[in-house]
Amino acid sequence: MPDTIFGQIAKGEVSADILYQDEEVVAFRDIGPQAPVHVLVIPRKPIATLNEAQPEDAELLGKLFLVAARVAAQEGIAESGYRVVVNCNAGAGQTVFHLHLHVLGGRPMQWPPG
Ligand code: DGP
Repeated sequence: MPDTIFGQIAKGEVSADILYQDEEVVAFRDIGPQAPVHVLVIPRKPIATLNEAQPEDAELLGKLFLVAARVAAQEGIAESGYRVVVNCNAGAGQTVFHLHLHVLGGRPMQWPPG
């Protein structure tokens, strides 16, 4: 899979406002925030969409959610509430084909999402 902008951020080739990183996961602020807190959590492994995730990625997928919760706490939105969103493919609004969790909070969220 060719490198996306997120792959380049994960490798440190493109700068981002990074809030958390370890050997498997990177979390950074979205460039076009849709809420007062809008953080993206990505695996360093270049999985294009959730459809491409494999059974051997199960632990990594779980870790993405744990990092999302950690970042939410760090950003002070854990108790007020936040939303975690994965857009899968173009019809759902995915524009960057490197799996990512959106962590959104700091304002009331509507349901259902658009
Ligand atoms: P999605 O539509 O689910 O594929 O979300 C992609 C998000 O990525 C979108 O909210 C904007 C954000 N984004 C795109 N390019 C960059 C970038 O270069 N840096 C950062 N920090 N965010 C980006």
